[in-house]
Amino acid sequence: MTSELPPTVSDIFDPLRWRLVAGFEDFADMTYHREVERDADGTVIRDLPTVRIAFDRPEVRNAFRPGTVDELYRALDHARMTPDVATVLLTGNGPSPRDGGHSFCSGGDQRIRGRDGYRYAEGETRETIDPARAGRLHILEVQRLIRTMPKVVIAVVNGWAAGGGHSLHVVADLTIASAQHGKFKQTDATVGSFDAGYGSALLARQIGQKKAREIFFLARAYSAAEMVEMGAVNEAVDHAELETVALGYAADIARQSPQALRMLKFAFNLADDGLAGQQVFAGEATRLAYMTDEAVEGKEAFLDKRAPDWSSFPYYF
Ligand code: S0N
Repeated sequence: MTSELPPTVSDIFDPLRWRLVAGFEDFADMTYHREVERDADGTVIRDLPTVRIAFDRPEVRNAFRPGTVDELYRALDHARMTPDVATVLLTGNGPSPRDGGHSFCSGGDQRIRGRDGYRYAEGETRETIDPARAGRLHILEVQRLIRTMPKVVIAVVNGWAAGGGHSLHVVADLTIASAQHGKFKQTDATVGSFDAGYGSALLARQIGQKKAREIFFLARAYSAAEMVEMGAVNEAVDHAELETVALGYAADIARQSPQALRMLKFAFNLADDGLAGQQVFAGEATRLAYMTDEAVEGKEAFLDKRAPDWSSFPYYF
């Protein structure tokens, strides 16, 4: 086990509590850490059930470009498939080395948005860009992954949550924000963009139609305390304590039954997500049903080429 500490990535990041996740150290726009317990010498004793996934472009208020979204998706999907991870903290690194500004995420990088709907990396042109990748609004795939992954995702809002960054906090299961630096602003309409899915409609389910429309139509900035008041944020905490409080939430989550957490998350989503929500919930129910003697009888009867014998399974409990 290593005693090497990961580089400090933000003003409130405690390197003693984290290690870099192997295989993801080469990220350009994101960082991905696993919570660990260390002994007095700093050697990692064991992994703990929380990961920290963070935007790492503080000089542009953690705006995302296509590569950022690719990395975010990869990290989230890895967390989804890691059996002993219960909670994902989604946050932003910083503050900005340029002006000290704090940011969670300011949404899509506006400098690379082409009129043709493509997103251009520096030096790319219409002729050189790969059209199979350039026009994808794949932040929406990230939103769906956050929504459907069987883990609790907490938005840890350390600074600006704007535009598509605001939508990410909306789709997260819980939001904790810095009382001093957590600021919320839905700028989509200001830049001719609109998250007409979870970012707006789910927000309206969370805080009511009038407030959600106000947030989108007026594009005003709100403090963490105002968002708590609206029911859009769980708690506003002292900036220095933000990640400690988030890890406290994660520790409480880790004390609950994994199966119960999954079923509850999918149940909370079900009505709002329509048939897609029903599918996710039902998939988990089917997995549980496969563990019953009754389902085993169905499978074994098929393999034995005989009629299933349901006589010992009641139609009513
Ligand atoms: C966040 C804001 C309010 C912070 O203001 P502040 O503190 O005054 O900082 P600034 O001086 O404005 O910013 C500091 C530097 O960072 C750059 N910058 C900030 N945000 C971005 C950004 N999003 N893209 C590129 N650069 C950014 C500034 O330019 C500045 O750099 P310099 O000093 O060099 O000028 C404020 O910054 C702000 O309002 N930012 C823009 C927020 C915004 O409008 N975001 C885009 C909104 N739209 C989306 O996010 C699209 C949503 C989305 O992704 C989506 C959704 C549904 C369907 C598809 C999509 C999709 O497009 O993929």
